[in-house]
Order: sequence, then C-alpha cells, then structure tokens
Amino acid sequence: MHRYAKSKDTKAKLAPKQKISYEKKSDPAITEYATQSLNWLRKAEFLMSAPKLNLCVEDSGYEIAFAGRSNAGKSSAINALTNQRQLARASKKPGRTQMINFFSLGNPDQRLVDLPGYGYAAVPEAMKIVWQKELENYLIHRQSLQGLVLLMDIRHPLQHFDLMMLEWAYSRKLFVHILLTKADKLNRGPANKTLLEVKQQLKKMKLSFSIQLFSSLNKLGLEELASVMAGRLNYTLNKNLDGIDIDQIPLATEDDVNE
Ligand SMILES: Nc1nc2c(ncn2[C@@H]2O[C@H](COP(=O)(O)OP(=O)(O)OP(=O)(O)O)[C@@H](O)[C@H]2O)c(=O)[nH]1
Ligand SMILES: [Mg+2]
Repeated sequence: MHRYAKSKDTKAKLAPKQKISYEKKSDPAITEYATQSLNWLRKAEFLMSAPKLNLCVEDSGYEIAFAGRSNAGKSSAINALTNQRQLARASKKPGRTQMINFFSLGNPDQRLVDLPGYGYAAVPEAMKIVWQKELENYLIHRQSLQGLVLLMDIRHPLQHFDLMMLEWAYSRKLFVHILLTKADKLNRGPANKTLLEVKQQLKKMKLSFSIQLFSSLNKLGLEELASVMAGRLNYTLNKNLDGIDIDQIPLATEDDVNE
C-alpha cells in the first residue's frame, strides 16, 4: 500500500457525518383517510339482532363481520372503534353476545356485524353445534359480506375455532383482517414476536389477509382498523381534502396487504 494512502478507517473518520433518520414519515393523505374513517365509524347505530341467518337484515349493500372466540374482545373492539361505550355490550361474563347484531354506519347499506362468540363453556354442546351451523351459514352464504375481522386474544392465537373460520373464509375467498387483541397484556417485544409468528402461519394458508396488534383498553390500532374497514365497505371520502388528491394515493398491492 502507498505510504500516504489513507486507510479506510481514516477516510471514514474524515468524511462529514451524515445524519440518518429512521423515523417513518406518515403520509398526510393516508392519515387523513384514517381520521375520516374513524369519524365515519362513529356514526354507528344499532340496527337489529337476529338469532339466525334467515332473520337477518336484507342481504344487500356491504357489511363487515367481527368474529372470534368468546371473550376475544369483539364487543369491546366495536365500542372502542365507534367511540360508544355501550353500542355492543361488552361483558366480564363470556358468551354475552348470542345473536347476530347489526349496526349501520351512516346508512343501512354499510354495516358492521357483531357475531356471537364461539366456545363459551357454559353453553350446552347441542346449542354450540346449532350456533356453529348458523355461523357457517352466515359466512358461506351472506352476499353482502365484504370481509371478516377475526379477533384473537394475543396470548392464545390460532385456536381450533379460528382455524375453522379461516377455512370458511378461504373457501369463499373472503378477505380476513386479523386483530391480535388485548395487546396491552404483553410488552412490545413479545407482542411483535407473536405478530410475526402468526403472520408466518397465515401466509402458509394462502389466505388474502392483513393483521395488526390491537387493544381496546389502550386504543391501540384503531386508525389502522378503521382504514381497512372503510376500504372494504367502499366508503368514499369527501374529495375536497385540503390540497390532497385522494386519487393520487397508490392503491395497496397484495404485498402491502400481506406485510
Ligand atoms: N386488557 C384488556 N382487556 C380487554 C380488551 N378488550 C376486551 N377486554 C376484556 O375482555 C373481556 C371480554 O370482552 P368482550 O368485548 O365482551 O368480548 P367478546 O368477544 O365480545 O365476548 P362474547 O360476547 O362472549 O363473544 C371483558 O372483560 C373486557 O373488558 C383489551 O384490549 N385489553
Ligand atoms: Mg360480545
């Protein structure tokens, strides 16, 4: 090596220090979409309860259903999302939601549905079978159903019931958005680890899905959930947002969805 040539190390020391920012800049248009979606969801109003599929509201328009094992946090999530304490009744007693509950979102053709929790131990076996059949009926045959929000307690993901729901969703190519609920029960490290593991499992199932951490208690993940729901329910924004052209926001690709 030439006597005067500077070593790599010295060169690095002499180079002006560059500041590298790891901060992810949020896109103002996307943030605005999430905020508007949340405001829209706050218009939720109770429509009706049905004990079975053929007594549900007319199968027209669009709806998104919340499903999950009993006690997974469905009713709490709906209340947090709509910013209404008692819209869907949450309970310390599992098995509280025993009907298919419909909520309108601004108009009766855009709906949110709270499905009965599955697996409540105190329900007799025969009753569980009836409910399972009703759920299957609803998921397979409901034409207005645009997607499923599947809630799983982050401490017990992918139980038998969840796999059954995912199979039904797959059989009719239904989009599934997964919430790992009660994320406040875990520290951030273990929570992210579970998120990654569940995502890997789901990728193997070739489903069309997205997944996120969620906590009704801490209001974690509300905006993300609201945006997904608005997208699925064909909620169109008021296009006169301050200088933002919504049409310029690139459409999500399958990769984004599975990220
Ligand atoms: N720590 C914590 N607890 C929660 C959260 N969400 C719900 N819970 C609690 O979990 C219990 C069950 O919540 P629900 O929302 O009633 O659950 P569900 O899925 O609607 O239950 P079913 O109606 O039986 O199907 C209640 O005691 C809630 O307070 C959360 O994000 N964090
Ligand atoms: Mg409930």
